[in-house]
Amino acid sequence: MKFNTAAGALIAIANSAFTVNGFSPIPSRSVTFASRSASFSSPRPISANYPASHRPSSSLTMSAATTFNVGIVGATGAVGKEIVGCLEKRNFPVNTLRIFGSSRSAGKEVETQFGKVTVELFSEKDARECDVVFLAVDGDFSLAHAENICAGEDGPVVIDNSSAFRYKKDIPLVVPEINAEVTKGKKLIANPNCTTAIGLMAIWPLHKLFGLTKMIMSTYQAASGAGQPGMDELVEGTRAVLSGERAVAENKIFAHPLPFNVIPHIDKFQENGYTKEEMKVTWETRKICGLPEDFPVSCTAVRIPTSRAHSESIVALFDKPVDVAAARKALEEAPGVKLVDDIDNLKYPMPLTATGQYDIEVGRLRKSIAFDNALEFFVVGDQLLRGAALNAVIVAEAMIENGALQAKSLV
Ligand code: 2RA
Repeated sequence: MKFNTAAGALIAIANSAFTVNGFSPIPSRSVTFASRSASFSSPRPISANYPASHRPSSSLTMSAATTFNVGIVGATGAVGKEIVGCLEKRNFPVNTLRIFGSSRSAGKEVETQFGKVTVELFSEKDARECDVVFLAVDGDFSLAHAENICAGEDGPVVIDNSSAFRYKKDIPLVVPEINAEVTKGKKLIANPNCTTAIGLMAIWPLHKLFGLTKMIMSTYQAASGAGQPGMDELVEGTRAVLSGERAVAENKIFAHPLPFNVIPHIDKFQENGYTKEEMKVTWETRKICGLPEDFPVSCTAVRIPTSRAHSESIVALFDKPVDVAAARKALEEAPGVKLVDDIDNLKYPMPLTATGQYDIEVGRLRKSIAFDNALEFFVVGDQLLRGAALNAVIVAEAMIENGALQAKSLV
């Protein structure tokens, strides 16, 4: 979410009242929903190795009575809306849900399973009253506010969806099924880029089995990577071409018209000829998987005219000889992964089947004929869920489980 200049001025005024210890009671416009805590009793830990088909909606072991004051900044954007949906569907133990926004959205009402929530004008002081704050805003906003929100012993946990903190040494970058333990004792957590999070869900179980030595990825990324405006540009442009209104669609969000096209360019070009989106896969894979700083990962990122699930073709080279049957078993058992690999029945991962699903799909698994000790496969994951909102909510669940996220009322 980008605040415009007028909103920025209002935020500055609101923030002038910010003090580190300035907690005040939750205002009456917040919705209290303590009774939901009773439904929250799933006994499975996040690290449990359970089959996808039998996964509980939430994996927490905490006391059924513990509920949390949750804040979302940017809840009216594509990722923010999905965060609300994930909190609802996973029965996250919400005591109060507060939604913060710019002056454009402040005062609007959002219907949620936790009741009707009135969007509040963002201030750091108000956000600090929460136990956990999800930031679904742009990197500049996160850079300006995230550390102030979570500062001090009494600051909430902040889970940031932007790239602002992903590459800072002391800030955990987390895919919870891989490295949830690094959140222990931390207040500010970075959520990875969607492309990395989706790919690593499949890579990690194979890495544990065979020891990854190199990865080459080519992506087919949906319009949703550019948020709601990206999805709108795809739909509107397609409509304009199909109706005969235009020969070629207009483009404002993407570098070129997306309908009936593919664009091998996502984010800014870097000096080495890769784009930032491609380098994110390299940097983030190394950090999340605990691999050396020069670990070889190469990506080509391409935008395609699909709506919201990202697809990735991955060539993974390993230390040990690969065994396809063992790889299939590891993928089948991996939490958050669904093996969709039945070529006789034309079943393989696709955006149409992965959209709206919590699990990423993996298929077309085969031993590489081009490289020794290598597997090639295709991965598809919902960019807004595993690639953003769902990952963030599972991070929060993992932090409840390891004690990094606590309800202030109980501390
Ligand atoms: C994209 N990965 O698809 C980016 C969004 N974070 O544009």
